[in-house]
Amino acid sequence: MSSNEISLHLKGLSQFVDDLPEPQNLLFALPFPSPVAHGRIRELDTSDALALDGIYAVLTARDIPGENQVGNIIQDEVMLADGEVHYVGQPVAVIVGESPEIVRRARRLIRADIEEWPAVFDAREAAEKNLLLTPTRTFAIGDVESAFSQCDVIVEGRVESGGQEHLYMETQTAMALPTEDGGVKIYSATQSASVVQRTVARVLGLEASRVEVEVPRLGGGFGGKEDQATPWACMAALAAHRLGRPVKLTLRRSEDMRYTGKRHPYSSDYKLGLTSDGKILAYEVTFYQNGGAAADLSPAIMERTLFHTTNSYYIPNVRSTAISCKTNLPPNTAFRGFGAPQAMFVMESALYHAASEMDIRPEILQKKNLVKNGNKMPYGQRLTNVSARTCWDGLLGKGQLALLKKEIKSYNREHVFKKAGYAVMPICFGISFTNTGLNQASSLVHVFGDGSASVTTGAVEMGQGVKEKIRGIVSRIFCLDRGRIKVEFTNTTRIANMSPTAASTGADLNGNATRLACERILARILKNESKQNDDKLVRFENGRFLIEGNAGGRSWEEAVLSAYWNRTSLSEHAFYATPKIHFDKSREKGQPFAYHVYGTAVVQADVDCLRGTYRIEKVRVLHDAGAPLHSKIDMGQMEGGIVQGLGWITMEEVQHDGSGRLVTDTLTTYKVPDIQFAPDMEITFLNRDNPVGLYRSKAVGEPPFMYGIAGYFALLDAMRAFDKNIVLRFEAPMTPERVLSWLYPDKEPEEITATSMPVAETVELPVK
Ligand code: MTE
Ligand code: LUZ
Ligand code: MOS
Repeated sequence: MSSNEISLHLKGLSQFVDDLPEPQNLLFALPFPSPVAHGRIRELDTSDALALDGIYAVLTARDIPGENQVGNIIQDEVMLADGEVHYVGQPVAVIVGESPEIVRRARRLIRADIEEWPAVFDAREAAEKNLLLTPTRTFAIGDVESAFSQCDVIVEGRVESGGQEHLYMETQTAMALPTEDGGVKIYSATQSASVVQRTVARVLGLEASRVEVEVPRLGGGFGGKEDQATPWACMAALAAHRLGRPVKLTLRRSEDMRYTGKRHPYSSDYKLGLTSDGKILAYEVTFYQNGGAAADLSPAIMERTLFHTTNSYYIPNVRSTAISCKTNLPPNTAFRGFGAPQAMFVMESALYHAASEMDIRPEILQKKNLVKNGNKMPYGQRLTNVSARTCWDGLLGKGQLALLKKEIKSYNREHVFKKAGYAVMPICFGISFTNTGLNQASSLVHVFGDGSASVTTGAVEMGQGVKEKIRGIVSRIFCLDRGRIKVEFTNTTRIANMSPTAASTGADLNGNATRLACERILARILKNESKQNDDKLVRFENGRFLIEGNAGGRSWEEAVLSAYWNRTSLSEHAFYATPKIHFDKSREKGQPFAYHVYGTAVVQADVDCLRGTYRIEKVRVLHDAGAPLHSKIDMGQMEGGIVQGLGWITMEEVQHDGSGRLVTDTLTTYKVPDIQFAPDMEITFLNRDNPVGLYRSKAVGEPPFMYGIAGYFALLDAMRAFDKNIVLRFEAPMTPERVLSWLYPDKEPEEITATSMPVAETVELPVK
C-alpha cells in the first residue's frame, strides 16, 4: 500500500493534530482575548465563567509556574497579559473546560475592565514616536551621494505594500498530555518543534528533556506556524500541567484570523539614480516595517528585506535602511518570502517609475541591470553560477517578447473598455537562514532486518512535499522501493535541536543529513559484504552487491540480514551543517547564502476599465530549479507560490478599523485567489545543475511567490493603456476598488459610465 502524503490525503487517512485519537478525560482550552488595542487591565472578572458547569479553570499570568514569556528572537512577548494589553486579540487568560462549546460560552461571561491608552497602528507614526522593536539596520555599498551626482535620471517616491493572511487550511492547534514524571508531551501544528519544546519548558519551569513535541504534519504553514504555533502549544501545556489532564486548544477560523499575525505591511521611500542609457548607479531606500506589538520574527524578516534590497539587479552604490516599528496590532510574522517580497516590490516600483520618466518600457531597464557572475551584492557576497540572464533570454529573447507586445497592442486597439497589459519579473532569492547558526539539521535512519527503512528528520511536512523528497533520497541510496521507506512524524525525542522548517531549506538541510546517514549505513553493509567475500571489492549497483564486478551478488535483503548477524549497526544519526556560509553583523558583510535561486516570469493581465475588475490571464516562467529533487512537487510549489504571490499583490487586503480590530476576519471580507482566479500558467525549469545543491538541486519553496509581483505592474500597464495620464502609484494590493478609483480619481462610483470615460469621446467603437 502506498503511504505517501498525497495518497493518504486522497483517502482521508492522513492525520493532523486535531484528527489524532482523543485521550480519555480530554479538556479543551481557549484564550480570552483583549478587546482593546492598548491599555491597562484594572480588573478581570471570571466568576460567572467559572460558575458555569463544565468549566475547570480560567488561568492567568499568576498560574504560570515558570516564566511568562513566549518571545523567540527577543524575549518581549508575555504568554498571558500581565497588567497591560498591547493589541486586540492578545491572550489575557486561558479558559479550560469540558468541550469546545462550553469554553466559548464561558468566554462571553468574562468581563475585563480595561483603562484604554492611545494606540498606534501606522509604522511611520510609530517610527516618529521612536517605538521600535529592534535597532535600525543599514546595508551599504559604494558611495550613494557621489553616485547620485553623476546620474542623468533620478526618481523618488513612496511604496506601500499590505499585509497578508496565511490562510493555511488547518488552523492553529495543539494537544498536550501530562507525562508520568511531571513533564508534558505535546502534539503541535508547528514548523518549529524545538522552539515549542524550548518555550514550553521555559513557561512551565521544566528542563527541555521533559518536554516532548511531536508534529504529525501541517495543513499548511506558509511561515504562519514558524513562530506563532508556539503560544497555543504553551497554553495547552500550561492547562495540562495545572490540571493533570490532557488538553487541546484549536482555534476556529475567525479566531485564528483575528489573533495571529500576518505578513508585515511595509511603507518605504526610494530614490533611484540612472544614467541616460539606463544603467542604475545608485539606490537609496528606507523600509518602515509594521511589526505589531512584539518582535516575533520581525528582526530576521527585516534582515531578509535588507538582503533582497536590489532583487536581481547589480547596483554599485546602495544604501538600504530598515526600521522595525512597534504598533498595536498582533505581532506580524514569517510569511513565504520573509520580507524579500516587500523589498522586491519597492525595487520594481522604483524601476517602473524610472522607466516611465524615461518614456521606455521597464523591461529595458530590468534587462540592462540584471546581475552577472562575480557581481558583489550590497552585503558583500559575490554571485556565482548566475542564471538570471539565461532565464530572461530563454523566456523572452527569441522573439517571445515582441510577439506578446504585438498581441497586446492589437488587443488594446480592438477594445475600448478592456485593456491588456504585461510585466516582467526577474527574481534572485538567497537560500539559507540569514541567521547562519540555524543552517543545520539531523536525520535518524534505521534499516530493519527485512530490508525496509525508516527515517526521522527535523523537517515538518506542510504540503510542500519534503517527506517525499526525503523518501526519494533514501530510495536512491538504498535502491529501495519508495513503499518500503517510512518517513516518520517529526519528534523532538528522535531529533534534538532542530531548526524550523523554513527559509526554503527543509529539503536541503534535512535531505543532506539523510544522505549522510544512508551513505554511512550503506558503507557498513558494503564492508560486511566484503568481509564475507575474502575482503574482495564490493560495489552496490541497482540494488545488488557485486563482488569484484561480477554479476550475481547478493540482494539488498540478503546483505542487510548478513550485516545484522555479523553485528553491524543498521542505524545512523547524521548531522549536516551548510558549509562556507558566514555573516558579520558588525560590518553587515559576509557570505550568508549557500546559493541563489534565479528565474524570470512574464505576467499578462486584462482590466475592465469600466468596472475596475480584472483577470490575470497568463503567467510564463523560466525558472532555475537546479536538477529538481522531484519535478512534480517542484511544479506544484511553483504554481502555488505564484498564485499566492498574485493574491498578495492584487486582491488580498487585510483591514483593521480605527480601534485596531480586524475587519477582514472571514472569507466574505478577505478575498483570496481560487481556482477561477488562477491564470493560465506555463512554467519551464531551466534544468541547470546546482554545483552546491543536494544532488544538484535547488530549494523551491519561497522563490516563486515573488513572480506574483509582476501582477501589479501588468495591471498598472493595462490601466495606462486606457488612460496614459493616470497618476502612478505604488500601493499594493491592487484591488478592483483601487483600480476603479485610480482610473477615475475625481468621480464617485455611481458617476462612472461609459460616456464619462476619458477615451469615450475620442475613440470610435469598433463595428463588427
Ligand atoms: N507549500 C505548501 N503546500 N504548504 C506550505 O505551508 N510553505 C512555504 C513553502 N511551500 C508551504 C509550501 C514556505 S513559507 C516555506 S519556507 C517552504 O515551503 C518550507 O518548506 P521547504 O523548506 O521544505 O521547502
Ligand atoms: N526564518 C528564519 C526564515 O529564521 N530565518 C530566515 O532567514 C528565514 N527566511 C525565510 C523564511 N523563514
Ligand atoms: Mo517559510 S516563511 O520560511 O516558513
